[in-house]
Amino acid sequence: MNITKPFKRVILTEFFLPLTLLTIGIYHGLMQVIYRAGIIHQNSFAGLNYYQGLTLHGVINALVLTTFFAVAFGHVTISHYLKKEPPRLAYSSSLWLMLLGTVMDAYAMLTGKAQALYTFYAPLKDSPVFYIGTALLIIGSWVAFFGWIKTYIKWKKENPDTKMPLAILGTFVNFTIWVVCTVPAAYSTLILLTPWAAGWVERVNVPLTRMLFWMFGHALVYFWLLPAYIMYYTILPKLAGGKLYSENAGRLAFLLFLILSVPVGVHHQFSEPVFTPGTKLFMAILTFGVALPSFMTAFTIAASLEHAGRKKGARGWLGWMLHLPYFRSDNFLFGYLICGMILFIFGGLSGIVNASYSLNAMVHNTAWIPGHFHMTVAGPVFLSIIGMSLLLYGKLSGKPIQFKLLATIVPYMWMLGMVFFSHGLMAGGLMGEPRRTNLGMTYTNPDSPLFNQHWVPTTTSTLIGGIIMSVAALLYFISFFATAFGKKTQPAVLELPESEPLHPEKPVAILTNLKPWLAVMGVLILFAYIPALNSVFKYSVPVKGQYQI
Ligand code: HAS
Ligand code: CU
Repeated sequence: MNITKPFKRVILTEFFLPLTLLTIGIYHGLMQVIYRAGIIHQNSFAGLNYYQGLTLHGVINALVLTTFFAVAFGHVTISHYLKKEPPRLAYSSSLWLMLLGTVMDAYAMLTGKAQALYTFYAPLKDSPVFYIGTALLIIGSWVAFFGWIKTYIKWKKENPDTKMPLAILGTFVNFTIWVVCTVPAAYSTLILLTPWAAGWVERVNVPLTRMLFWMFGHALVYFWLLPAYIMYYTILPKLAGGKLYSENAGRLAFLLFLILSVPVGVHHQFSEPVFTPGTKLFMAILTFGVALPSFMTAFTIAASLEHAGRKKGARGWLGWMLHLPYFRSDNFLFGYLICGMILFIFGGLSGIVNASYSLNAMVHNTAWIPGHFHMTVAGPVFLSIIGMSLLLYGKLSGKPIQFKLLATIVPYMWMLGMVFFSHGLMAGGLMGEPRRTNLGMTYTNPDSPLFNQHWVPTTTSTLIGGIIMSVAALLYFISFFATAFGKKTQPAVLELPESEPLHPEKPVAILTNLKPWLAVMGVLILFAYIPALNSVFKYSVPVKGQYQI
């Protein structure tokens, strides 16, 4: 489809800007593994301290990049499937709000006024500039969604008998979860944290800000994941040369995410004393529930890939795995999606360990946790974001993709690095290695009370993995920026590869009506959070808190 210039410019900016910032985010990831392995102790060349670096790493990679991408990919998905552009006022003001928020966040982090990490709850205190900036970034993304709703209503009037396409359902589910879960985050940042950080009130209720953060923070991980799932269902089978095994399974998976993503946040707070065992048990059970749509996705996509492999002559149980288009530079996106999925098998399973209440006591706040989440957010999420950004940047700008061979190697190299990286973190975590701690001091000083010789091999494995991943990222940047600064030689087009269903079937009625699912979502949130809030107010009092040093 042809698109107007302003819309094209907005989408291209939404890819280009966060990927440019990502160079800073990735650099601070590399510095993390170097600090942890004790190669150097303090201060990267820009003079930023450990926590400033880690805050930049988390906020740029996990909040800015992911939000911009979800919006840009949403614009593309909506216009591709509905053959309409969203309203200009919505997509332009959304970009401006997100830009302003990002500039405010970057200013606060680079000047050291925000170094309380990407989990911005009390008692660590950031500058109000950071809290307001983050709220603007979020509100900007809402505005884009409101524009899509308008576009959809118009489309529905013109196509009353056509069901909502699967990719649109995925996008709408994702942004509905996002709007619901960001309300507690906005309340926490604007009503509780900003007045406290500005000095207008002296005290803040720490468990309340933590609970509100995790109401947002867990749903946030699915806001990162669902664009990747949209690609797995609606694009990957096509890239593999096959068809989607079951569209209804995809619809059900998205709807299960809708009802279960928010009421599980307390699984990040199993060690928080204020909650009752009943609240913790309820949210632990719902957490096992929210793993189900991912298990369904694993089986549905594996069946789709098997179908593709068999079409190409694969035999036996697992022969299909050898008949997939792994290293084709004209189909490089396949590598990004499949490597993400392979990593997610381990990321998902480690998540189930975390969710198991008694095992959580073993791994909470250890290096195991970043081991888990790099195989999720830096696995399927990150790889699908960068792969899709490159593909779409090329198509939308009309510029041919440069260094395609490098771009094809990137996901495999990233996955190899992740094997060393996450293994090091998880094994270290099981031996008590803490997360979010500058271990650098320990290794060059074995007399230090922090020194633990068992962590030397694990932090070294993490270092090796981190270096391999950084080289992969460098190769990606070469390809992306060479493309972005290249010459336009083809007409600009907005299009997505589309998988056909293997068994063309009518969507089951209950899977096409969002209303009952929204009602169940509301009920589960109330069941989970009314008792949780009750405990917070019963067992905690506001305290003064502190600036991060
Ligand atoms: Fe998690 C902590 C539980 C999924 C991210 N998680 C985190 C944190 C982050 C994060 C960032 O219950 C740390 C937050 C912080 O800073 O403190 N997580 C889970 C569970 C799941 C889960 C049960 N997490 C994610 C996803 C994330 C993410 C997705 C980002 C995108 N997580 C937890 C818990 C904690 C936690 C506790 C708190 C820990 C603590 O104590 O602090 C589930 O949703 C996972 C289900 C996934 C699966 C895998 C399905 C596999 C698929 C691939 C199939 C592959 C194929 C390819 C078909 C069941 C779909 C085959 C082809 C071949 C060729 C082989
Ligand atoms: Cu979670």
